[in-house]
Amino acid sequence: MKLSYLDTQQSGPPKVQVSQWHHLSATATATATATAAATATATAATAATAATAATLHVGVPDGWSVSQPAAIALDAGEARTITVPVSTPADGFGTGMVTVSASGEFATATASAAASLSRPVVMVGAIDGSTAEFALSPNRFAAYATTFPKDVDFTAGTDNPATGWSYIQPGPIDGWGGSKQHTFTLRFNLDKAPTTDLTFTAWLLDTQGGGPPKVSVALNGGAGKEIQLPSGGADGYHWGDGQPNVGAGIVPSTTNVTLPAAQLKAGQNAVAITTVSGSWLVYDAVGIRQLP
Ligand SMILES: [Ca+2]
Repeated sequence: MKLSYLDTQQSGPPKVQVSQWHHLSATATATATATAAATATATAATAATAATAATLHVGVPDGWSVSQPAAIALDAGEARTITVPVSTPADGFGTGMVTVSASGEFATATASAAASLSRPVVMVGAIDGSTAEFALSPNRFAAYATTFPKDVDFTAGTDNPATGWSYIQPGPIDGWGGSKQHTFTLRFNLDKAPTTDLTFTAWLLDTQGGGPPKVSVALNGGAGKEIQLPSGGADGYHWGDGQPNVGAGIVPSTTNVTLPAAQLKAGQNAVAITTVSGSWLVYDAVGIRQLP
């Protein structure tokens, strides 16, 4: 394109903008889960008759993070799809909008897509980096054995986390817990048997550093799935009491266990979490979710 002119005003020449020279379009699809790495898919297409460069930008809701893709070169008429990793917050539920824009030399095109996050079925506590909503918080672990002599048996929607769910679950090497395995039972009701799998999730504030527990998670009395939890910072047992760290602070982690639809039923269901070896874990929140 060529713009011809005879003259311009001397002190204030006009600025002209030429648009829609290269026709870029963008389409976006996005899926996301609250705990797994998610991706956004961005597609840039051009109707230009010559090669052009395009910059893709992925916009995400507050609290999400995204690594923006590098600029891409498009041949005439080419469409290119780029997959972009997106991280969603651990407590992300519902739907978030992901916006993809493709910018060329003379045009920008934008498209948005809804990203579904998990649906909570049951939540006990809040994912807030605090144990304050749970019994014995923030540091009364030594009272566990007398407060919960039969361990935690909690019915969601009925029992109160402040008295019924201990912030800390001892492992068998913890003398203050009686040097034995401990089982926390989470009972929850379903209006009807689900047609899709659900997921048990433990948002852990921390675990013991040198000997984190291995846990077994069992649904409705079935065989347990064993999971070795990661080493924590080891300060979770007193986190929030205002005292200095004695370990390496906290190392939050999230553990998911699939609850097969075929083993779930209408009415009451129960997930049992047993520390089969190692030391303690500390809860930030625990729940049952339906993932997208
Ligand atoms: Ca919490």
